[in-house]
Amino acid sequence: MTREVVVGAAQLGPIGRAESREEVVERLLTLLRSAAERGCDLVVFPELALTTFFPRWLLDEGDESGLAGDTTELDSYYEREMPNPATQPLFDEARRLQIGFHLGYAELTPDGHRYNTAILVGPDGDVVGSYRKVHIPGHERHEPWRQFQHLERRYFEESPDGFGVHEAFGGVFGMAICNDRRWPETYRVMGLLGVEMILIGYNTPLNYAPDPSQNPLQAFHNHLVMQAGAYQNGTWVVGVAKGGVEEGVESLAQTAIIAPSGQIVAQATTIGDELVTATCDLDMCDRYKKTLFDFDRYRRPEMYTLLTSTTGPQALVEADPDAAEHA
Ligand code: CDV
Repeated sequence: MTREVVVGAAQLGPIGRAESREEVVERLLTLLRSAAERGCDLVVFPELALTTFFPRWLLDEGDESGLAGDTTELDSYYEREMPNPATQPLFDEARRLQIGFHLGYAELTPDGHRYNTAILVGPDGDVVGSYRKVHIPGHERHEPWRQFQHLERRYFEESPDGFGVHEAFGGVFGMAICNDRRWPETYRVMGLLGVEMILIGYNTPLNYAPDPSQNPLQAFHNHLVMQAGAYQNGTWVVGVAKGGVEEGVESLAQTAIIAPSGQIVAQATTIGDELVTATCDLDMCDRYKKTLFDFDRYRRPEMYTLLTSTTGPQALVEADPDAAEHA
C-alpha cells in the first residue's frame, strides 16, 4: 500500500517593505497554479509569507516593558483575520484547483496578542489546523551594534499551545516555524504524536550577528537539523525558505523536501520564487517508525530524566555536586 502526497515547496524570493499584500498574493497564486499543473496535493509557503521580514527594524518607540508610540507600520504587517480580503483570492483559487496549502503570516488576535503563525488549509479551502511559533529567536530591545535587527522577541509572543498534529491529506501532519527546526524537541514531540510530514517555513539571514563564525555554516546547519529530525522520527520534512536579498539582508534559500530516511529528495536551485515538488509516500514513515525508531519498543524515557536515577546522573551529582548545575 502507498499513501502518496504530491507536495510543492513554494520558495519565495525577497518581499520588499513597500510590496502590498495584493502583489505578494499574486506571486503566491502563480506558484499555486504551477503546483496544480504539476499535480500537487499540497503547496507549502514559507514563514511570514505575506510581508517583508519586518522584525529587522525597530518600528515603535516603547521600551523593554512593551510596544508604545506610533505602531501604524508595525501593525500593518499583521493579519487580524484569515482569510481576509487580501488573501481570499488564494483560498478561492486553491479551492477551485482542489489543492491544500500551508501559509505563514503574522497574526494579531482580537485581544491584542501577536504571534508568528502558520495555517494548514485543506483542498476544500477549510483551515485544518494552525500553529504558533514556540521558539522565538532574536532580541527584545533595539541593539544598534547590529547591521540589522532581529526583533522577533519584541514583536511576537511564544505560542501558548505548543506542537500538535492534524489528520489531513491521508496522513498525520505537523507544523513548525523557522527557529523551531533547530530544536530536537520540535520533531520529537510531533514524532511521539505519530507525525508523518512536518511543514516548516523559514527566514534565515546568512549573517548571524551574535556569532559570525556560523555564517558559512548556515546552509549546512539548515539541512543538518531537518534531515536529522526527519530520520530520527521517521517523518517527511518540508523546509521552505524566503531567500535572497530582502531590503539589503541576504537570506538562505536551500528549500528542501526530506524523506524519512533523512535524504533530500528535492531541493531549490535558485534564491527566488521557485517551486520544487516531490511525490511523498507517507507509508515510507513506517519503515523507520516500525524498525530502528520503534518508540514503544526501543525508547527509554525513564533514562532521560536527569537527577532521578541513583545509578545514572544522580551518581554523578553525589560525586560532584557542581555537576547538578551543569547537567
Ligand atoms: N526567523 C527565524 O526564526 N530565524 C532564525 C535566525 C534568527 C537564527 C533561524 O533559526 O533561522
